[in-house]
Amino acid sequence: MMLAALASGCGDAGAPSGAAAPSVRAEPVPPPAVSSPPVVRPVVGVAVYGAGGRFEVLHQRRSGPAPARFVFGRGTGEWPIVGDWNGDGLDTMGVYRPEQSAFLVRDTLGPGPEDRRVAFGDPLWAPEPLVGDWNGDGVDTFGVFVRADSSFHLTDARITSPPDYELMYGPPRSDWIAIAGDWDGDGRDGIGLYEPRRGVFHLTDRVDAGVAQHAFPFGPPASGMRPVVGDWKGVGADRVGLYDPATGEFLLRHELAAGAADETFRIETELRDARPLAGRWPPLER
Ligand SMILES: [Ca+2]
Ligand SMILES: [Ca+2]
Ligand SMILES: [Ca+2]
Repeated sequence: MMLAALASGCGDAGAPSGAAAPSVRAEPVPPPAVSSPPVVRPVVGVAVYGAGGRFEVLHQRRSGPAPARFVFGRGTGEWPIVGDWNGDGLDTMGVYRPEQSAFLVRDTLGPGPEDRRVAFGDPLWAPEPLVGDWNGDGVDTFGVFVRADSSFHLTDARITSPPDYELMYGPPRSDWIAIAGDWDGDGRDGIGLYEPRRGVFHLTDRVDAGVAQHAFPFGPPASGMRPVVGDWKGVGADRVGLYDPATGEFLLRHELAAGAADETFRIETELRDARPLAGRWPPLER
């Protein structure tokens, strides 16, 4: 079929205009010279989110105050989310509004209205938001974790739609915290759970079967720390970390294995009980 179509296409192209035929050569055409410099991706930075809908962003993973600060969302009763909503390779913020089960996202880093609002999941499930590139097309989309049955419901669509993946993973009605990341570096995000009381991460590379490919303890058990996910080494695969909301300290692990933190630093923030985030941030736009 393909050969026939190609032959037919060539014939159609050459037949009406004899002048066009000589330009068709059998030799492969060399690619045009590349003049633009290679794209340099920013390092993965971190951020915290807290009272009043305030984001504080560290572009570099170093101790100190966050120079980039802004408010997004209505300020109360929302969850912070982060993702590459437009596939430009850079991560920006959003919020999840539980009573509508709606994701409000913005493509630039800074204050302003949302660029898109997508309802996904049923508010009656008491869902918790999740973000990932489940199909590996470079665009992050949405998901929800339902604690009652420890089920994950994920979509590849950027508009309101039924789930593309649904799976049960982890114990029902637990206090475990759902996360997402590309643990094996194949371009597609898997899911995971952080078990606070034992300080154990349970991670799976697949969103079509609930089996943990990676399970390991990291950080002190029952510490009150919150999990955070990022490509700390810049190699195209995500790793985990912890954020201590009492001290502002980040502890990051470079391997999917038990061991001490490979990186520690502290964000100087006045936000109490803040939630951690990580991403490749663009510059702040006011
Ligand atoms: Ca983006
Ligand atoms: Ca995607
Ligand atoms: Ca993966």
